[in-house]
Amino acid sequence: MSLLSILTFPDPRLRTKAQPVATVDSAIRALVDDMLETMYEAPGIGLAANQVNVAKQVIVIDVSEARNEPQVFINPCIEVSGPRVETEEGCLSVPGFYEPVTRRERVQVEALDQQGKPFQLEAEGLLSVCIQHECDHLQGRLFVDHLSNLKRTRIRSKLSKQHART
Ligand code: GNR
Ligand code: NI
Repeated sequence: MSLLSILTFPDPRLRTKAQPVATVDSAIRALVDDMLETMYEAPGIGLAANQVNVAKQVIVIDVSEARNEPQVFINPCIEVSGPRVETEEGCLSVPGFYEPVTRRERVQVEALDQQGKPFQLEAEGLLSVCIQHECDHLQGRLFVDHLSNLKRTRIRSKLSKQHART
């Protein structure tokens, strides 16, 4: 297992669309293990492969209090439903910024697990928000894209300056 480095907005590589995984083989399982280790260490409640510069449709999530319920979604397909709800979101690729984002309350997911086995899941609450946030990443979208141009520009300029100093 190894820690992966997380790309930071406005890195253009975060805009790369992830491609479907053809076969869930040992290399993909190793990627999942590294992503879980990286997510727990960060710490975060989710991580998408494009955040660690791998353009594959792989997501890991753990929204449990005890941080011991990892969930893996490979090639996820989602359908959103229900009313719009606003949640304060953050992102490991947008460190230090938390802003309200409006999304749909429920999500139905079809995906493959770490063994390559198909499964379905219905979620609401934080898990639903996190799944929608991670599926945005796989499309090259970030939570800042849901904010006003003014807010996004301010965040971009602050993070660019920070990056220039490190
Ligand atoms: O750790 C994270 N917290 C979070 C809080 C509210 C809504 C979404 C998230 S996901 C984020 C980790 C991350 O950046 N995943 O892509
Ligand atoms: Ni994120």
